[in-house]
Amino acid sequence: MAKKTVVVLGVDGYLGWATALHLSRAGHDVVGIDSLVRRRWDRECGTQSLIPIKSMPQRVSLWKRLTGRSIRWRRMDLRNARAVTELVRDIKPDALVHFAEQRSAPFSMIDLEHAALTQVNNLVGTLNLLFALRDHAPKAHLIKLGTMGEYGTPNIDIEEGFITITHNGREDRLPFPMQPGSFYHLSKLHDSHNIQFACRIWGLRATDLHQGVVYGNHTDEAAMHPGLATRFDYDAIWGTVLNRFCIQGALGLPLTVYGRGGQTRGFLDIRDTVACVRLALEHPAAQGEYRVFNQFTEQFSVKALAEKVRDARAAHGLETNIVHLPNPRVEREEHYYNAKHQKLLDLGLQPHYLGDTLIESVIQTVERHAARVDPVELEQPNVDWRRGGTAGWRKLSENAMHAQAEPQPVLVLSSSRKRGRPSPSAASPRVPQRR
Ligand code: NAD
Ligand code: USQ
Repeated sequence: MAKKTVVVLGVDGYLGWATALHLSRAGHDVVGIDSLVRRRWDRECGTQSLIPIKSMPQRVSLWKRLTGRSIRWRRMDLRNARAVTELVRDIKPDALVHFAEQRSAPFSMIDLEHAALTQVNNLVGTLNLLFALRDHAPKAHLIKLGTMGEYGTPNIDIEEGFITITHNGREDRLPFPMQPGSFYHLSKLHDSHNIQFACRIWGLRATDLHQGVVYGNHTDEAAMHPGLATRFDYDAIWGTVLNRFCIQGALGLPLTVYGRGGQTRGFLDIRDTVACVRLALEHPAAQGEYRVFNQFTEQFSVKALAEKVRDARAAHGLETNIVHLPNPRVEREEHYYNAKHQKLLDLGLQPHYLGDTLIESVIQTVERHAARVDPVELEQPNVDWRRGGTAGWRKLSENAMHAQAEPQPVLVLSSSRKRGRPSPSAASPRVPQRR
């Protein structure tokens, strides 16, 4: 496979960093871009990665030392149109992998400010890229991380992006009807429309990866050295469901199923995320083509996932409680779900299916870093789809608004225990109660 120059946008994030390493190791020339805003959102939310992560300069120099390969790191905000234009004009990449968005559904549902921040950040960044590509690299392949949540949970099979419809005797292939479930998921759909439109009118080429929920933190490259670890979120804002259940299980805390737990989603191992992006990169869309790949490998209900974690622990004689909390989200809790995901398999994806070993390995990782866990984050959700952030959150939001000239996301203190993050030595008494 010919070496490509690839820009990875969002390189400091959970998936961006793991993907940059994977593409670099595969021999591609990687340029990594990030504004580091996620580190700021973490500080403002009082959250942190379970696994400590190094700074970008430290990570890329460690990668160079271990492998001899360079990742060219540049700090940049995608909302800055001029910087994006210069980047595309100077690098003239073969492809761009775009992870650089606000990606938490709860964060986007806190209040107007967070909904607007999410949509402005995500839509403006993507628009800046599209115009820069039109003007300076129209042949570059845009690989955009979308989400399975753009489809919602329709009572029919979900196709990969398009559906052929016959209506009043006429037939057409049309975008699949979409019903996203949060202002974040809506931002991804708006992006999809903008990208599809740009491909149609300017002849750009793009792959929209409608990705499911990702779990795990192990990739071959990130595992080469602790200093190459990618972030791992577990809190109520940024943590995704299976990662949360593994951490709750590891700490002997109840697994928090929201509502009845029949909510069904597509899931994939982070090793398959990096493999899928590479497949899309090495098999690009045609000029003018906008294509959608549904990027997940298995579908599970939330309840079934909780039971898997419970069973993995039971194999070691450990008891795990599953609690059904009132659902803070507005979503179907029992529904039909059958989403196609054939196109990446056709390109050669060899999935890593969810098994006890994965759950075990995540639980072991958690145990190593248990002192960094704030158990409050694992107990209750702190954003409600109907009412927004909790009362404590709103109060702090007002304080933050007064304190800062520009509206910013706010500190989240869901209880007094969050005020001072416990130092490792002052971890919660419940933390030691693990396997
Ligand atoms: P993340 O928050 O760990 O990483 C996102 C990175 O993008 C952060 O480092 C952040 O600083 C950067 N960023 C955000 N806005 C930026 C801007 N305006 N300019 C420059 N950098 C910016 O998120 P992640 O979990 O790695 O997700 C990456 C992408 O994959 C997102 O677009 C998300 O929607 C999509 N996705 C994630 C999952 C999942 O389960 N994590 C599932 C489906 C889709
Ligand atoms: N859930 C629980 N208990 C929890 C946390 C979540 O039952 O403690 C439930 C939620 O109610 C939801 C499901 O688990 O029904 C998934 O929630 P999630 O937080 O794991 O995932 P979601 O909010 O959908 O977002 C994540 C990523 C996002 C990505 C999306 C893929 O944060 O960036 O786009 O997964 S998808 O779900 O396919 O749209």
